[in-house]
Amino acid sequence: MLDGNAHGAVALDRAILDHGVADAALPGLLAARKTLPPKLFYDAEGCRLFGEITRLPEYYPTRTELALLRGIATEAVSGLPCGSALVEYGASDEAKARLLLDAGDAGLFTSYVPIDVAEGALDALAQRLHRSHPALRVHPVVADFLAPFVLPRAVQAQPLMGFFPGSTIGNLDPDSAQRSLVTARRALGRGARCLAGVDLRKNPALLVPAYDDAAGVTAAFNLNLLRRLNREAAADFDLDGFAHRADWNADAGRIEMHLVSRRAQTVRVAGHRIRFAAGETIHTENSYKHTLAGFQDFARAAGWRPVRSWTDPAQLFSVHLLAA
Ligand code: AVJ
Repeated sequence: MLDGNAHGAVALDRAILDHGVADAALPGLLAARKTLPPKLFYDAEGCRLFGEITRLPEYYPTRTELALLRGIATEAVSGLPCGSALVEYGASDEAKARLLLDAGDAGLFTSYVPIDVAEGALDALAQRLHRSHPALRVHPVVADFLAPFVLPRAVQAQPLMGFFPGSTIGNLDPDSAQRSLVTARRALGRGARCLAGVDLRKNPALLVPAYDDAAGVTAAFNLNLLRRLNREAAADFDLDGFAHRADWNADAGRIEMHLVSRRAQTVRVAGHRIRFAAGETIHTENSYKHTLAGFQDFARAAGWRPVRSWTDPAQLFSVHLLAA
């Protein structure tokens, strides 16, 4: 490392990155009720598995939201000034943003700011958009949008539309979701608009299979967290020692994903020994489901004014237009 050769520099970078994964994982694994942060799902394999999830017959949110957006895109962007920028929070692919970018007159959106933790996905997305929309300025931001980050200077003076598709904020507990809506309102500034995709409460018989599909893709997505920790956080999880579980928590209004320890076992993670009782779980994700009125109240409490809400005919999913 000190001899300054190229290999040393690469190894040092790698070590810093790897340290980041352990830092993100350890607090939750050392807590009395074990958790892992959902942002760790999205390494390359996790992004691939999530893409597969969005095409599962049981996973209704992505296709329902896409169809909904297709129908309302023109209305949703009407009234925005020419030369606006679209700022997408949690932008692992641009399929939904494209519907908005293409909805208005040419020149409505001149910039697009996709924000995501998955750097590789952002690079690929920027390249695709560069080819299909050569006049669009794309400013990817690699960030966890919960942590404060600065909007690229180039777009700060433009009229801004925030975009929270895919019920990304559904991963956050209500307090953090509230805070991220407040943070977004402040970052986007006066006169900004925001479009949020929000999954709706429904019969658990439809909801649970969306997070526990017959083909086992969601199980693989959940277990991939452990594979990632083995590789990037010096862990030695036995993947056969844990099982995927999805529960509907009616009181909290959320789907919970857990990894259940199949037996008593001890696992090493970044130099720590972590004990699991048989049946003990790592809580890996929440996915909150709202009612229409519930989400509107929620947005109001964060200082946004609900302008209009849309749902699909079966009321599976909703899209909300908000004004700052
Ligand atoms: C990407 C957060 C919208 O909660 O539905 C899908 C993630 N987890 N299946 C969701 C997810 C398991 C997804 N979001």
